[in-house]
Amino acid sequence: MTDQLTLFGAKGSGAVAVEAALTLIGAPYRLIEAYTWDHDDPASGDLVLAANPMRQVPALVLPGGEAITESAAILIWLAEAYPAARLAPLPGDPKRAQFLRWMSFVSSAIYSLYWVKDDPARLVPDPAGHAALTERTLERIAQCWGIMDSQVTPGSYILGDELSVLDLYVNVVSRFRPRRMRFYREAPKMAACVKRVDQDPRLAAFWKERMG
Ligand SMILES: N[C@@H](CCC(=O)N[C@@H](CS)C(=O)NCC(=O)O)C(=O)O
Repeated sequence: MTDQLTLFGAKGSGAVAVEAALTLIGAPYRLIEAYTWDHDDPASGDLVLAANPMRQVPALVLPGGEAITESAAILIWLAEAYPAARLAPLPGDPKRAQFLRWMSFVSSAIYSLYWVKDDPARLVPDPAGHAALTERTLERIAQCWGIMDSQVTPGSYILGDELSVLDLYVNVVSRFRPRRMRFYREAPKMAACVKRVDQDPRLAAFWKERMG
């Protein structure tokens, strides 16, 4: 047990959205890199099993030892636990419903598909089917970004004029395949928001270091 937060994460992963939130909050945390998708280094990925039997990052361990998994839950929890950082519309705020809607959407409709995309053999044993499965999964991801874009009314940020953990989440997941150029085509309204967050002076060096 430690007296600070411990994050199981990995460079280039969805856990970077959690790191970005912790950076904006200014909360100290210990980072344990667990490259869950690296088949050449299974020991690294296995580290996260201490906190998440799904063997996925992110997983956040609180000072008392309680583990929180699931990126959306962690981001929402952090925004509530550190309200002074103003990283989410809190209960009672008129923007709260759409905030929860899109946090869940990115997690369930989009991020969850990478379990298939990253290893098509998990669902289709025959390698002959892998290319088509990958292609259709990427198309579905692109379609979901387009649907989300058609439903949001951004200001400077996705929910309006205040940056929220939703912006951090979309910023990171939109870097995954089919990658940003496709995202910009499918989601022109959110494109401006993610670019603004890319250039946020509090995060620009961080993105370079953690997302490459
Ligand atoms: N539902 C999880 C998904 C997390 C996830 O897919 N993480 C990836 C890294 S970006 C991972 O650890 N993949 C390894 C695997 O699924 O086996 C969440 O939202 O946190």
